[in-house]
Amino acid sequence: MTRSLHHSLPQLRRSDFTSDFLWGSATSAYQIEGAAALDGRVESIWDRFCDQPGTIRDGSNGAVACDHYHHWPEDLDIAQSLGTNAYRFSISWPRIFSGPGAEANPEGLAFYSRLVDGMLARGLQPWATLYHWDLPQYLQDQGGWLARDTVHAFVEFADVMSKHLGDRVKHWITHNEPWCTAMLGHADGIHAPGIKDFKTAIQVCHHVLLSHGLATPVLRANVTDARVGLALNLHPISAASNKPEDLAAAQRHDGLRNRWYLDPLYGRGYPQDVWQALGEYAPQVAEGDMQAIAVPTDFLGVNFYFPEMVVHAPGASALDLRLVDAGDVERTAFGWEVAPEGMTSLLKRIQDDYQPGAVYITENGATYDDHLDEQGEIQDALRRAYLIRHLAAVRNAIQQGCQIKGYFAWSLLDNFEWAEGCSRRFGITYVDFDTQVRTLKLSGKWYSDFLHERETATASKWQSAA
Ligand code: IFM
Repeated sequence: MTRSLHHSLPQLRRSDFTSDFLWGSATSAYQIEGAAALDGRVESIWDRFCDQPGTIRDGSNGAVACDHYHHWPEDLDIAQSLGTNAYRFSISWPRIFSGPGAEANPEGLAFYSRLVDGMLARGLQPWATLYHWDLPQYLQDQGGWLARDTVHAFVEFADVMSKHLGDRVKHWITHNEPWCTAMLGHADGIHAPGIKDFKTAIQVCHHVLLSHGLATPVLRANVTDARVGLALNLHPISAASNKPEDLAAAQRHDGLRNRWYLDPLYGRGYPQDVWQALGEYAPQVAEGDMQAIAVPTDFLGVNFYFPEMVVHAPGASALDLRLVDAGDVERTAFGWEVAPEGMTSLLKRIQDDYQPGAVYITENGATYDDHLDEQGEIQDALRRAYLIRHLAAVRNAIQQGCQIKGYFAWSLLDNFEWAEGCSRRFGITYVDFDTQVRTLKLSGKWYSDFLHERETATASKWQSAA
C-alpha cells in the first residue's frame, strides 16, 4: 500500500549548504543507454536475464531503455539546465570488452569519451562508476563474480577506462551497491545472473570488495589527482521489539547489511559476530585480501533509500531472522518506507563509527506512480516533498558534524528499473519510452529552482501540495 502523509516541509535553501557542495543527478548504463547491440557492445548478464520469462515484472529489458546512447546530448542539457554541477554515470563493461583477451572496443571508448566531453562542456563534473551491475555474459560463462579471475578482469577494465578517461574524469566509483550484486543477484536470484545460493553470494561479495581494493591503486596510478571511492547502499536497521533475541537479530542484520562492507573497507576486517553467525557460509579469503580491501579511499558514496526492521526467526534465513513490515508508515510506490530522519541518523552513525573523510550521497530518490496530466505535466508533489525532506536530512547531518560533500538525485531520468522493468519511475525527468520524449517533472523543476536559488523553491509554497 502506498500511503502518503501530509508533512509540513522544512525550509530549505541552497545557501544552507557550503558553496563548494556538489550537486548532481545519477544514472547507470544498462538502465538508460539502450543500443544493446550497437557498435560492438556484447551481451551482458542483464540482457540474458531479461530474456528469461518471468524475471522482469513488465517483461521489458534494457535493449532500448531511454536510448541515451543517442539522446545523451539532450540528457546532459537537462542536467545542465537543472543547475547541477556534477553528473554520475556508469560505464558499460560489455561495450568495452567483447571477450577474453580482446582489445578494448574503440567505439565503446569513443562513446564514453564523447559523453565525458559533453559533461565538461556543460560544466558537469564527471563521476564515473565502473560496475553498476552489467557484467559481460562471457565473464559469467566463466564463473562470473564467483570466479577469482573476474576480480582481475575488473582491474583490467578499470585500468583501460582510467587510462582512456583519466585526463578528464577525476572521480571514480569502483562499484555500485556490492550488496545488490551479491545478494539480489546470487542469493535471492531476483537480479542477474539469477543465482539462488547464499554461499555463492557471500563469496561473490568478497570478490567484489577485493576487486575494489585491487582496482583502486590502478586508478590512482593512471589518474592524476584521482578521487576514488565506492557507493554502498546502507540502511538504518531496527528490531521489531525490545526482546533480546530481536535486538540480537537486528545486530546480525546490520552486520550483514552495513558492517560487512564498512568494517573491511575501513581496515577492521569482516565483523567477527557476523563471520561466526555465517558459519559454513563464510567466504574463502586469501592472504592479503583484507589488506587490499582496506586500501584508503578518498570518499564514501552512500546510497540511501529506506530503513529495515527485523525479528529473530530461527530457520527463516542463514542468519535466523526475517524482515518485518513496519506497519502503517509512509511509503513510496515500491513500498519502501520514507524515513528522512533515518537518513540523518545513519549518516551520523557512519561519521561516528568510521570517520570516512568525505561522504557523498551518490543516490537518493523515490518511485511514485507518475501520470502525464492534460497539460502534459507530471505533478509529482510526493517526489518533490521526498527530495526536500531528504535534502533537509542531509543538511541536518552536516550540522551534526557529518562530512557530506555532495548529493546526487536518483535519477536524472525514468529508466529501466531492473526486475521492475520500466514500470517503476524514479526520474525527476519523465521519459515516454515509446517516443523518447523527455519532460521535466515538478520535482525536477523544484530541484532546478532550488539550485538556481529561485524564490519559487522555498518550501512554504509547497506546504499544501505535498
Ligand atoms: O535503480 C536503482 C539503482 O540502479 C541502484 N540503486 C537503487 C536504485 C533504485 O532501485
